[in-house]
Amino acid sequence: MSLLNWLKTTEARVGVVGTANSGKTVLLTALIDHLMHHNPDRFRLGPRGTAVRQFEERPRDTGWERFPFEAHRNALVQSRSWPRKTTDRAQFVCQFERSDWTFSNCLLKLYDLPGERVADAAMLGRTFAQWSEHRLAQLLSDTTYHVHCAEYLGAARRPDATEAELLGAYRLALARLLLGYKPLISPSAFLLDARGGYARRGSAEEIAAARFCGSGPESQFCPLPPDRCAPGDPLFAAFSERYARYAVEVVRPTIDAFRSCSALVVLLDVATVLAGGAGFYNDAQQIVRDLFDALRPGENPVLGPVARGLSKVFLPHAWRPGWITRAAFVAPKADLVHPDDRDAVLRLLRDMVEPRARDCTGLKWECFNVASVCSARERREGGPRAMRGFLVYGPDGRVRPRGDAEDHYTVSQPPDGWPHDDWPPNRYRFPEVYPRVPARRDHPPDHLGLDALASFVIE
Ligand SMILES: Nc1nc2c(ncn2[C@@H]2O[C@H](COP(=O)(O)OP(=O)(O)OP(=O)(O)O)[C@@H](O)[C@H]2O)c(=O)[nH]1
Ligand SMILES: [Mg+2]
Repeated sequence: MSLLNWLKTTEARVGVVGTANSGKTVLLTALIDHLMHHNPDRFRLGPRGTAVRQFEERPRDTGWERFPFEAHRNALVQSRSWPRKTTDRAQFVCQFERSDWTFSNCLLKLYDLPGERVADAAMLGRTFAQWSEHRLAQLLSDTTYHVHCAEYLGAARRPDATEAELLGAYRLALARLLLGYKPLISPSAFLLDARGGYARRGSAEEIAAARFCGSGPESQFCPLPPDRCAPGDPLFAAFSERYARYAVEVVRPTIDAFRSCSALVVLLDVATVLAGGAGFYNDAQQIVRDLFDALRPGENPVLGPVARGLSKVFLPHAWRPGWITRAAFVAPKADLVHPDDRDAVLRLLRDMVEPRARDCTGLKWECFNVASVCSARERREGGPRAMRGFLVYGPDGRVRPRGDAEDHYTVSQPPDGWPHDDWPPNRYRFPEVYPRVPARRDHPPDHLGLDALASFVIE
């Protein structure tokens, strides 16, 4: 890069976070596609008419795997299926000119991670004893957790419980949480290990026997009650050491890297939270709380916005201070919700995140409804909340191959506000569909609101 080019480059680092299956990888794939094949009429970046020119991929930072854009895009276009789930953190770096930026180019760094890892965010900045306390408080605060974790909580209460008993009971609890669709499964290596191995289907006992709560069989740990977190206790010493190693090897490289982003995109799948019931709502809120505690977004109180602006112009990229100044909260898969109800979903999202976002001094934040790949559509002639799309699940609840003709179906109407009382799983239904993507390689898929999100985070 020439000196002139280097001086006139503005860097935006955008990290996308959210639980597994929330739509991070699809969002990044669609975003890259729209920037690469930019059409201002279909993707409005910044002021009307802004064009993206000279798009090129740039080398990624050391230590990062490349975000496999082509593989994800090919999955969508060729096999008309969604991309595979992410098993490792990945980065995509690109540079382009924006016609509305007279004096600088944009160097955009995008970050993806496996959603399971967000459950480990609470480990950052906490000692083993603090994490144990935090985790036990979570397990005790919710009745569904009580039910799934009864044996483990019983073992934790017994002062003479052995390491094998505690670990066995905790693995069983994690397996039950997995089967109960609870997203707070930590250490997340139980679900997805460092080599990309994933917990397979089976009974809770089978899953518990096949997986480890830690990086491997000899590195397992589980939360200990306060009276067993005593210095000198051999089990406490062993778990503390394994926990510290896990935090350094697994959590820091994945979650901590997001701290240096300039903007964070937080996906909160409101439709899935509604479908999952009140327990799911509590978990989603806890995840945002843990993530924000770990990443501490907001303006740097010492340096502030002026210093940040100056550093962007005068410092080499590697020296520029990184901290999160923008957070975009996104309700993904907006196409699954009927168009009449998308404002209601946005209100639900805002209600969920506003208290936490408001606490972050200096943080600019906004809420967005986004469909990265618009795949379900309204069916005007079909009555209230009639939709069409290629449904993934048949009436028996099993995955079925993509059909040749679109299915006709209806979706639920979301409530005006989050219900105060418990609501059961499956009261609200927003069925999954196969992707609808144009076959032309240079024609990115239709989207909803992805450009407004991009305009907010690429500043
Ligand atoms: N209808 C619709 N479905 C979507 C959209 N984006 C994602 N999905 C659905 O959500 C699923 C998960 O999307 P991913 O992008 O792989 O989710 P992720 O957050 O990367 O998940 P992990 O890699 O497991 O962390 C897909 O398989 C689709 O079923 C969208 O824009 N519209
Ligand atoms: Mg992914």
